[in-house]
Amino acid sequence: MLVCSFWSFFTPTINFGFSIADPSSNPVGCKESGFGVNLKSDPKGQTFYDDPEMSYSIEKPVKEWDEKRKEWLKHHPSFAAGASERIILVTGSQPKPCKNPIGDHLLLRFFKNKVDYCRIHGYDIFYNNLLLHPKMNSYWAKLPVVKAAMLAHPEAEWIWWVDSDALFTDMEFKLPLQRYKNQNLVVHGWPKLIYNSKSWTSLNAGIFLMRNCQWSMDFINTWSNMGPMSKEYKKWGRIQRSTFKDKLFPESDDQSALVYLLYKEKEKYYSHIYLESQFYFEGYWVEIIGRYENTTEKYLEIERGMPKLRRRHAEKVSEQYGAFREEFLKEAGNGKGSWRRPFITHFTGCQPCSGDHNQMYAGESCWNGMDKALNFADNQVLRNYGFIHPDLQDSSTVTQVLFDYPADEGPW
Ligand SMILES: [Mn+2]
Repeated sequence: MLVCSFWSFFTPTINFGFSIADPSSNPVGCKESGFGVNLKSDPKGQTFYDDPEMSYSIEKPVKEWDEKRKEWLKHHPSFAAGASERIILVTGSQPKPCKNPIGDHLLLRFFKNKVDYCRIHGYDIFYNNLLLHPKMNSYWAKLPVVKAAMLAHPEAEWIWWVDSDALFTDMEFKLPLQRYKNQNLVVHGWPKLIYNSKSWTSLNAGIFLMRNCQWSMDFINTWSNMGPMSKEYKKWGRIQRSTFKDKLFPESDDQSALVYLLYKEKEKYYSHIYLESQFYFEGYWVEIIGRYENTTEKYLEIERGMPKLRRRHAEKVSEQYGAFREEFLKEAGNGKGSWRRPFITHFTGCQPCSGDHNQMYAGESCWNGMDKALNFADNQVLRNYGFIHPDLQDSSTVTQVLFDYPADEGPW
């Protein structure tokens, strides 16, 4: 509305010196606002939203979701196009201020990083800081949120949960969705660790991609029934501990619950869950943070030899430059041991908000590591705004990016 009214207000006097479009042909698309999708129309035809029995609560299962979602898309054809690739990133943190004095600042920067990533790739994002089920707290809090997000976003094929203590450290990399076409849930994990080592850390449940479908609705039910909302919560804690010898705390947790389902009901679940291990779907910060400098140097080296990667461009067309870069990254491999930018760095055990970090690490290494990772990621964003942090350990200083693109080497 605001854009539209400004446009009509300014149109008579605007003069770009060249013609971008005939204003009467509605150049900003006021009738169908929202970049190709229609944000202004909700046809009268009934959908699942009109069913008084439909509940967003995790306690009430949703049935026939695939049909219901399809029906909604039929009523909203502008969203149907591209629906199969549409992602909404969901994240969040606790309802109260952080106990750690720098916790809220860290959470803000972690969130900024996710907003940056989503803006660059055209994804929507939802931040939740409430317990949607009073008993489903800490690591269980995400399940009620993911369920509600599935219902709130029938236009999205995937819900991507990313923990508040994880950040994108390769702003260009995109999920290889094609690879997951036959699966409904994707997590970073290793079958050998589940079925041979029986370890509760054989996968990481802090970041997952879940298809918006009935299978996922059912899976969330089964999964959350091992959590604190269940009468059998205590029992599940005991079962998890006796199954996974490396689990040292007594309460049932979401990650052990997921490993348990894969371990115990392999036939039922294994074929639907993709255990991604070919890149850092999420990566343990301890094995990553020492590599950022070397990675930065490698990328600079490539750019020095390839001016088209240094060409200034609008942030909106960043994906094109990510695609250009891809051919120079092939030899790097991806994931552990690679000099490629790690996709997601996860500060497992650091507890940025509470400050109660795992005693295995000095708090300093957590806070310094986060600062470095956040600056490393921010440099990839800031650059399109003309600036860069010269020092990864100093988030408050920026310098300008110099223009050094040779005019005789382009365009392509
Ligand atoms: Mn985490």
